[in-house]
Amino acid sequence: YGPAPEDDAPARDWLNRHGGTFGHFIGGSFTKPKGETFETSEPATGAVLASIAQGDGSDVDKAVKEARKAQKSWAALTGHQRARHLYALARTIQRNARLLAVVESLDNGKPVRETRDIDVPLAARHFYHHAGWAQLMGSEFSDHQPVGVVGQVIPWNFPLLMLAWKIAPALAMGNTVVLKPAEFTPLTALLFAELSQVAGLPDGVLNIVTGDGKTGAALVEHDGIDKVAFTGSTEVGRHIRKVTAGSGKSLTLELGGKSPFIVFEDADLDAAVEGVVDAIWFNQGQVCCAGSRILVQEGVAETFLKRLRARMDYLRVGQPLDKSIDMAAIVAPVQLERIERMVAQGVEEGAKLHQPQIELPKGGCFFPPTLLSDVQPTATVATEEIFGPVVVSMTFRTPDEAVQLANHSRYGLSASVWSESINLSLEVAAKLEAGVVWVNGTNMLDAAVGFGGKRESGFGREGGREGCYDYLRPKAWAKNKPRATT
Ligand code: TXE
Repeated sequence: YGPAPEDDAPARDWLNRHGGTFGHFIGGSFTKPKGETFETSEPATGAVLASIAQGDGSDVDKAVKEARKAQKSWAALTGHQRARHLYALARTIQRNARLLAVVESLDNGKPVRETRDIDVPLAARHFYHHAGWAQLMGSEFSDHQPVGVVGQVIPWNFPLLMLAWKIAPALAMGNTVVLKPAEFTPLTALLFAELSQVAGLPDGVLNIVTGDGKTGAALVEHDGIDKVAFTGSTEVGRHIRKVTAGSGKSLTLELGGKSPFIVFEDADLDAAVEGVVDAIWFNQGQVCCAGSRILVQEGVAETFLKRLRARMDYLRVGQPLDKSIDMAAIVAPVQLERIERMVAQGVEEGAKLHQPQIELPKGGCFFPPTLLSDVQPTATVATEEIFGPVVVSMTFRTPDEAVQLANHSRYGLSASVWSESINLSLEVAAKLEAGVVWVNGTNMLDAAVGFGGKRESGFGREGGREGCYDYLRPKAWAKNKPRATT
């Protein structure tokens, strides 16, 4: 029953065309892989997909030099000219949507339904959207200048989409880029680099250096970088902030979260249950703004959690290319172990565990949808990011208590409020310590809306007008009238 799995032959062909080995993409072409390499594999099966170059300081140096060389002429283009390049990138993503979606699903383990319907279309949308801003360079941003060469480090949870979030505004505003994808998921960045050549992007405007945290560190610390944009763990973000302090580099950080999902007693409970599905089981919960902390009002807590458990029993966990599943694989064994460890700790600390009795696929990194209820606000699972398909729940009595519990976190990325009363929703939303608040919804992301956090979730915005300003530097101009000459 159900649709046939997505065809992976075009993706395998693409890997084979590269002989299963990839160098860095520097100055418009792939380097010959030499020196140290690492393997990227399918989290759903453990099978190796490709061998990838481990970038060192000299690779980063070459990439930064190429980016510097290209930056002057890229910035000298008019905004309209740069917009044409961004439109071309967007259209090239759309033309290769299926290939990108399958490569992403294989490398990351996420369901192809999500890569096809969310990751890839949103990535294209980011380029379209920022092409619009590029055209306003001479008016909206006339008292600003590009930052210069930008070093970008991205995580593995949305490899192509995070690349688009980072690259589109940077290029639109006249910067050139050296980007390092995450070591678990380098493939769509390399495929995108290849496609950027097809789209006619000038050499050196985009450079991709692959590798692990050491490569990321070499990029972040390189003297030739004018700005660092990082998305990843709070720990690495904190470290990057320290090492760039005093360097004159601009910095934006998009880090972890433990976002509250607040259900008031007048909420449409069925809609809120569907909201939880989207908040925590989308992308196996590996989402920085995942609604991972349910706060439900006491009077409806029992009914709500009962309906949620019943809904969980219908979630399907399967292979990424199976179009009829809701959840697929966790990105890597190390992340799976972390999730298992944290859930065990939650139970030890007194939480009630619910996992549907479903059979998980064998041989890969799979974890079932999980609810930990009756959790204490101070428990580790209530305060630390799990970054997996695990939601915790607590109860509250009054709106004030809901706000207090919601804000009891070192993070401040997003929040979701569920109520049929718009007054109550907005009143509560205003008091939440979060960079983004959704009412009767969750994960409502769009290129036009600035995204970013506060507290230990980082600073800076991505998307919309505010996101563009993070890739510009203001410049004030003042002049005297020339002295009259006789
Ligand atoms: O993240 P890292 P990891 C959280 C989530 C997850 C945990 C660990 O809780 O369970 O972090 O994931 C590069 N200088 N998030 O270990 O290490 C690294 O190569 C420069 C939330 O994978 O932060 C990768 O490209 N770069 C998050 C990127 O940083 C360095 C998404 C992220 O890896 C570096 C990912 C260094 N010293 C994890 N060390 C979110 N906000 O969405 C590593 N990197």
